[in-house]
Amino acid sequence: NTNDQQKKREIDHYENNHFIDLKQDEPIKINEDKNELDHFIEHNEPENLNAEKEINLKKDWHDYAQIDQESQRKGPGEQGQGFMLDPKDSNSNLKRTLYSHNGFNALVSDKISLERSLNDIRHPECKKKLYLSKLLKVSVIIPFHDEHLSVLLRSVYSIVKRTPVELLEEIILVDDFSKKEFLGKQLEDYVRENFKNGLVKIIRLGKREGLIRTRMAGARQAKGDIFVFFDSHIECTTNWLPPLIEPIVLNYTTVVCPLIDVINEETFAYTAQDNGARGVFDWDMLYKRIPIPDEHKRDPTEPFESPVMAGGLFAISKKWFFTFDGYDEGLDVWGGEQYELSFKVWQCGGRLVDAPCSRVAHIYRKFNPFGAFGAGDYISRNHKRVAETWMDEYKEYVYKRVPHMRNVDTGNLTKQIAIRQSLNCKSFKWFMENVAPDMANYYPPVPQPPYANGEIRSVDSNLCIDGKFKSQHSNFGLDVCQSSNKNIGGEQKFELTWRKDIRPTSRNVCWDVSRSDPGTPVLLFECHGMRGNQEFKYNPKTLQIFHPVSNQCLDSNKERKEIFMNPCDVKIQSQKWQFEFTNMT
Ligand code: UD2
Ligand code: MN
Repeated sequence: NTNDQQKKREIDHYENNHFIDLKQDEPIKINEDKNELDHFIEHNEPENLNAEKEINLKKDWHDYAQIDQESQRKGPGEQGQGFMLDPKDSNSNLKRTLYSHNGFNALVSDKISLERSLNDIRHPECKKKLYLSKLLKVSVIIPFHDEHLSVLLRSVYSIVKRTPVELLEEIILVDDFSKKEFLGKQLEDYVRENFKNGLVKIIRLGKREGLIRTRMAGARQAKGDIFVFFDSHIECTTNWLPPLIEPIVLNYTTVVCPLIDVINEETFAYTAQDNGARGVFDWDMLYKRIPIPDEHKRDPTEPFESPVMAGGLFAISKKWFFTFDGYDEGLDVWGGEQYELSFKVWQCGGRLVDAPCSRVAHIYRKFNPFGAFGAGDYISRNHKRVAETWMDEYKEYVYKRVPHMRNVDTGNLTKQIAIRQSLNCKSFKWFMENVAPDMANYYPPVPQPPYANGEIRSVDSNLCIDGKFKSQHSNFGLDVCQSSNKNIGGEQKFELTWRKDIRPTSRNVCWDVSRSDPGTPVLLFECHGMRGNQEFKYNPKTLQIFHPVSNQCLDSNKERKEIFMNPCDVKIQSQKWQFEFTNMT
């Protein structure tokens, strides 16, 4: 109807004209001096040992003037705070439409300065770290498709403002055939007027290529010795670059990822995801994170090895990237390239590390607002290309888990297989045993049976634990057992999985206990598979369900039909539980 059309026109108008008043502090100066160091240091080559000594001088790369200036800033979103729209905006059609176009609260972004300040959440030791005083120049490559303007520009500003000028060769924005009008000529004009001397370049693709070929288009034109790849919705934090590239200057086959923090998709508040974890995958080919072994023994400022990168944010030397011809350009649209690059880097003789003093924040969308432009089941195809090229006999575990992949046509893999052969890359077995030996503890290739499952019956009351299909963050309790009364329509089948968490059989929620005081309720949370709060042990002799982190046992109150945690005591009947099936002894 005409009312709707009118609204749509208003929103189009807004989207096409929503350039924001910028508070730009100073014109950006570009240092034209050529970087004197144009070779990477290669540890194993004796002739380079002197070169290493010469540049083995470290310095403090912090820009204290910038830090000081930022600390003074006040206003919406400043210091990394979240911003709440007022009720009028928050209930507006504009907000809803922008949300549905982007998968995040784009109207909030428009209320926040493009040059907003962030809170410094690095480990305190990072603030004292020195890095090589001679580093190499980077080209930052950002693919984008229909990115929200203020989000894209804030990404660029955060790089420009928080990167030492002598290390920034260029920022290349590669437009994967966006349709939003404001990303066209208006963006070009903006960039020309606000970033001097061609520091920020825009490359346009003539058709939608997907993020992998879009990154490659940027890489082919990039001039820096080191490439930094970013998504188009990020914010770099203080001193992010030196820790990210120093390991590459020391060894050009090392690939480095920052810690990826979170920009809240509703409020744009900046928070930590965690303090680091190793990246792996499960056998459905979903990216996963597992704890760093011996975490407490680690120097919190030093890079640690990670088997698989998240995908979007990393630095790699141009030399190493083109040694294997970059990405497999047969990968379409989105997905799989993080495995392709990670496996290739490790198996062909490089290393992948996360640098915990380099933190870059990313907006995780709530949903994907973009279509696949008729590319079909591109994720299965991409994963199969990677599995066929790099995973050897281990690919069978993936096909067992995702049987329809067997019938997916990968297209031609000749070039990828030739690259693997010509670089004499190691086997996937080597990768699993040497790079990711801890992965099978969390994601074993062959599914493991649960320790115990079925009804969990209280010996004290003869009642059963019932999840009642409750939503996340809710607690639950006891009810009449289904096996005694078929009319109880509850959720009484649970599994004590091999991961040592307890979950209703048909849902991906887990029992979660987050405090250690007596009486703490058990809540349902999304299963994280990382033990911690969600780890339980069943003792088939004492019939106790034990929670190691809080050092308490599951207890119950039959009158109130409640369950909760209490200090363990084998004499207490209300702490005794009988699983319907168990093969534990
Ligand atoms: C993650 C990665 C992402 C990529 C993806 C798997 C992080 C933080 N993000 O998903 O970088 O590795 O996993 O492939 O690690 N884009 C295009 N053309 C397209 C689709 C996307 O240019 O057809 C751009 C998009 O604008 C963005 C980037 O590619 O800058 C990544 O896309 P995403 O943000 O949707 O991926 P994300 O973060 O969900
Ligand atoms: Mn992203």
